[in-house]
Amino acid sequence: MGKTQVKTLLCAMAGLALCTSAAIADEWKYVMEEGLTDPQGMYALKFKEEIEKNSDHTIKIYPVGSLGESTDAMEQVQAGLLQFIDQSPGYTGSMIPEAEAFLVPYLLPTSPKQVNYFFKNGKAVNEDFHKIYREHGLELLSMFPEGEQAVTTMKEFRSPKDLEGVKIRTMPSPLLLETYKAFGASPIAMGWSELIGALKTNMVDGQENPTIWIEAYGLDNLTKVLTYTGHNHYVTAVMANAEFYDGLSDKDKKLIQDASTKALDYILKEAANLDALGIGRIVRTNPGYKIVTLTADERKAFKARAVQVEKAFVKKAGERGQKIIDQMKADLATAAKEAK
Ligand code: 6CS
Repeated sequence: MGKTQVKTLLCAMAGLALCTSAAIADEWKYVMEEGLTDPQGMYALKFKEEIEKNSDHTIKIYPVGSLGESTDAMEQVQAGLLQFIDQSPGYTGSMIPEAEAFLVPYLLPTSPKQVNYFFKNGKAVNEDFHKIYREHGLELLSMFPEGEQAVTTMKEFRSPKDLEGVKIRTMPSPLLLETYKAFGASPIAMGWSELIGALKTNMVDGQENPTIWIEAYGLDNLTKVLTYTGHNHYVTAVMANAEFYDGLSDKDKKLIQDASTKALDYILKEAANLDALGIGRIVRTNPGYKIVTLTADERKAFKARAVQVEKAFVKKAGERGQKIIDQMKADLATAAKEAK
């Protein structure tokens, strides 16, 4: 029996006087991979605001670094020590292979409007992934983009050939390693906490992340060129421990679902501006930094290599992987029609 169910039972046994909402107010713990001013923090603060405005429950947020690496935090959520987590597929992918669908290059379009429509309305995100995450003890609440992935390197590149021998750091995801191998580079997977040191000591020559994050953590100061290859958006997911969630009253489940919807709508609206905000700050604070956008022609060579990454994804995630990719493509076709 969950903590909340025990409290409700005790409350009922002790009589109505103790059964005020204040008597069963809980503090829920929420861990994430980013700071309070980053996209995950913006979502988390909105979620907290909604929960605290509409109930006596409180949310304690644990930002990046406070509880170890993202994978450590996930263990604590699955063990029921924490109730909520924001973890990106780049970290979840080694546990849930299907989540790596979000890392297949050139699957998501570059248009933020279409991407937002896909996350808000798509069946894959809102139904299929919900079931898949459930199998791992997680109630999926929201998925959202944090901006287009940009690649920062020491030297300019225009083709997979230019990336030969270039050591690119990726999040600890098997499919991201496949991606950068296919793109011609020599990828090295590591957690966030190691990246800055690895760039400073030339253990790696580059990395990928959304522009807002590159600027916020000074990754532009550790590299020479930022390149938009158009190959993906940085995607993240917010979830709750499923056992905790199932033990809640219908009222509290609705509270969480409503807060998630509000936080998602808020972050999707903000997300459309994040790239412009990030690049604007880089241009102002680091005027010598080179910004490259690969042309449609230059992208062709990377797109051609993305085909083998999608195949590698399906090989690993099997029939279900194929089904989820097909559904994502169908959802994206609808998004292209509906979100012009
Ligand atoms: O590169 C990473 O590992 C980090 N990137 C972002 C945008 N968020 C958190 C994650 O740890």
